Amino acid sequence: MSEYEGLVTAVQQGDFTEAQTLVKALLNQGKSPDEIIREGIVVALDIVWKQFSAGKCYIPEMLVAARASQKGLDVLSPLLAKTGFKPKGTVVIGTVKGDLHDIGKNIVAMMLKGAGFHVIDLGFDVEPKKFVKSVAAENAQILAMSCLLTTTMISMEETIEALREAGLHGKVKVMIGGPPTTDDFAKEIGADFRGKDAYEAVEQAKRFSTIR
Ligand code: B12
Repeated sequence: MSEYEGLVTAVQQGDFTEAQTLVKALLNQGKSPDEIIREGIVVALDIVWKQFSAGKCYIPEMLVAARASQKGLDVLSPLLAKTGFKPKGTVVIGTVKGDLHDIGKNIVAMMLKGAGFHVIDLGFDVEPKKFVKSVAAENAQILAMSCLLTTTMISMEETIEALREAGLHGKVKVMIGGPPTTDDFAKEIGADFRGKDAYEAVEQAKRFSTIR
């Protein structure tokens, strides 16, 4: 039996108290926050989706699983964010307009904090103008956008267009991510980078922070 089975089950069942207890227990066993996310939380969400696709569960069950995963992430957040270093730079992050999926974005934000970046998280369903306003106000080095729906990918392009109009395109590095995005799409809309997971996001953010 996998050490992560209990956590996977708790998240699947939406039992957030148990999810938090098990995350703490795994940490006490010496597991790293990254591994707990990868082997526990992400695996559980994947199973819930497969059950949903097979008609074995419905949107409310997905929502409670998402909430339980968020509660588990809340335990890990301070650990990922723990850093004694001066911020490596400022990152503005959010899920694009029309899109309410924020679990992956939250993981990317936490990992960036853990890597020593100052992170301004605008949440989900973020309008292009709000991204631009925050990039300007915070003098951010990086703008990170997430999307999970093919129908909301267009908002990434609109946000880059809004950056151009504000004279900020080229001044802030733009990274995008989320399953429907591709390298070709990133190139097409004028983004500087597309990452497939939070690890790539952090590695690229570090590279960007040495460029500027
Ligand atoms: C949980 C979930 C929901 C929850 C979201 C809760 C929340 N707070 O986020 C709820 C129930 C609300 C939901 C709603 C819907 N959902 Co939904 N959902 C999912 C599900 C099961 C999991 C997504 C997730 O959190 N994955 C786990 C995280 C950790 O992964 P991730 O987001 O991909 O993030 C990682 C990487 O992509 C990357 N990354 C992410 N962002 C960024 C950003 C940068 C800069 C970088 C570098 C990297 C990066 O790093 C992350 C961590 O490693 C997926 C199916 C799946 N298995 O993916 C469907 C899925 C995304 N949903 C889908 C759909 C269709 C919907 C609905 C339209 C359903 C409906 N009919 O109402 C609505 C849309 C609501 C809206 N307007 O947004 C589809 C999208 C299809 C498409 N291609 O357009 C999916 C793919 C399911 C499917 N196969 O059809 N959903």
